[in-house]
Amino acid sequence: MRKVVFGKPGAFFDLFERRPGQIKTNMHYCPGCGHGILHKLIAEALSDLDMQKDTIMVWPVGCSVFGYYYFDAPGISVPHGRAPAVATGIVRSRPDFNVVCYQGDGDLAAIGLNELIQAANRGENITVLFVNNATYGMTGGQMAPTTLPGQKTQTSPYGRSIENEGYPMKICEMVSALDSPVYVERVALSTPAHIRKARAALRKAFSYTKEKKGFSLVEFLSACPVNLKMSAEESDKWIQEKMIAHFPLGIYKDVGADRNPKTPATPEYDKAIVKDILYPQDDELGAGAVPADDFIFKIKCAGFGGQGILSMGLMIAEAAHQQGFQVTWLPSYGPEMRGGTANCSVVVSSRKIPSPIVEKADLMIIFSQLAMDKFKNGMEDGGTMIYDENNVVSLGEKPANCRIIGMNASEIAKNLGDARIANTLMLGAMSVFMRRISRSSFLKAIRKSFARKEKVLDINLRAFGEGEKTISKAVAEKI
Ligand SMILES: Cc1ncc(C[n+]2csc(CCOP(=O)(O)OP(=O)(O)O)c2C)c(N)n1
Ligand code: SF4
Repeated sequence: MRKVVFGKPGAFFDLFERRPGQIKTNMHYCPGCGHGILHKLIAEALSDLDMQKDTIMVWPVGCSVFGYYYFDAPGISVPHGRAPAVATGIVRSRPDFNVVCYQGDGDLAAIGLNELIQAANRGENITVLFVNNATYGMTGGQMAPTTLPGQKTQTSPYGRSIENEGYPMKICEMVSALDSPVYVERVALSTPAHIRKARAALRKAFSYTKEKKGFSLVEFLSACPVNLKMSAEESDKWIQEKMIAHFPLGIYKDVGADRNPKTPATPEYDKAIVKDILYPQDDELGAGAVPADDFIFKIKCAGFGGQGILSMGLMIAEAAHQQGFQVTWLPSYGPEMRGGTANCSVVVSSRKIPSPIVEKADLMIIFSQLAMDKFKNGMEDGGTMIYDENNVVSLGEKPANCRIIGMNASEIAKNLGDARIANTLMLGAMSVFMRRISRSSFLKAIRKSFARKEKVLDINLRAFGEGEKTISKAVAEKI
């Protein structure tokens, strides 16, 4: 008799509060996507094996990058392909934790292949869950190392050619050929019977990790209906009929019974050394052309892809650099293919900058409702926020500690002749609050940014001036 389980496993949040926007109950995956099924299997296993509190999920780039929206378990997001490398650092410094990497085929078999093979060969005590959907899902369906011969993708419109691109890469076969790994299995998520096997494989890998037996890999053949341009049902059939023929299912290696648990070395951790690296002493700081006072100014620009958010941040950074300041620019763009968010953090300082991350902004530029909801509580006391009234419908509960100014930036930009210049307009507006950077430095930054786009330089220079004027008027009216 099988037990039927209703409801969410305990390792999922009751409500997905971390998900931006209004939807807090559904996952962001497309209908029929294998990621959702696998997430549920993981959450159940974490709960049932009592691993929820001491398992660190490592999420690299790919459609599953937002795994942390769903799991009420420790986790870390890492750069593309770097999961096994980061997992190695974690497991060596905190061997008391279980570490699980969750990787797509682009992530694991292309950009991150070396990390995977090296970690497997070292026999790190981690589980790697490998989601093979034969394509790069998040970026819109490019060819992956696991794309099937003849399979059409965005970058193989005539079908993958074996002569040109070689055969699909067989990761389980490669990893199981190494001596160190303890357990390697390939399963599928295409039928209930396969899902049951996948569930068992995942639990076996988790148990080995918990018992400190070494490196485990489970590959899941998984559907990406959107990029296969098929329905959910057709995609599962495609896995059954086509994918399994290239990627035979089964256990490739299982030597868990013969392995003793690893005894990890005790890590050394010296707080003083870490502090020295993060916060260098004054005599190590070069102040450049700027007097070495304690000036540090943090800016956040946020909206969605296509609004010029990142280039606006670059222009601020360039202007500050022109002025002789130290500067960092940290972009962050929504990785999912369906409607991406974009934001960047810029730190301007007269001293070396310990971290490019802006948790509390002195100045914030907001270009979308999603960005407003997400970042409005990240203002420094006494800071200034300027937002585009044409794209933000509601401020919601206003943060009390800062000045908030609305500006119909998109509309003014349109009236000036091009909606795309709203970012330079905002740049002009924000420049009014950055008096340590001169107007001419900003203008130089704009000229540099449009050096290869002479045609639109003029209109951008005008937009900058218009932004300055509009905000000065708005501020004067408020006072
Ligand atoms: C260093 C770097 N290179 C490229 C990208 C663009 N990128 C984002 S996701 C992705 C592919 C993800 O595909 P896969 O790992 O198969 O995961 P899926 O989305 O299919 O789940 C790429 C190339 C990036 N974000 N970072
Ligand atoms: S694009 Fe593909 S892998 Fe990404 S969520 Fe949609 S179906 Fe899943």
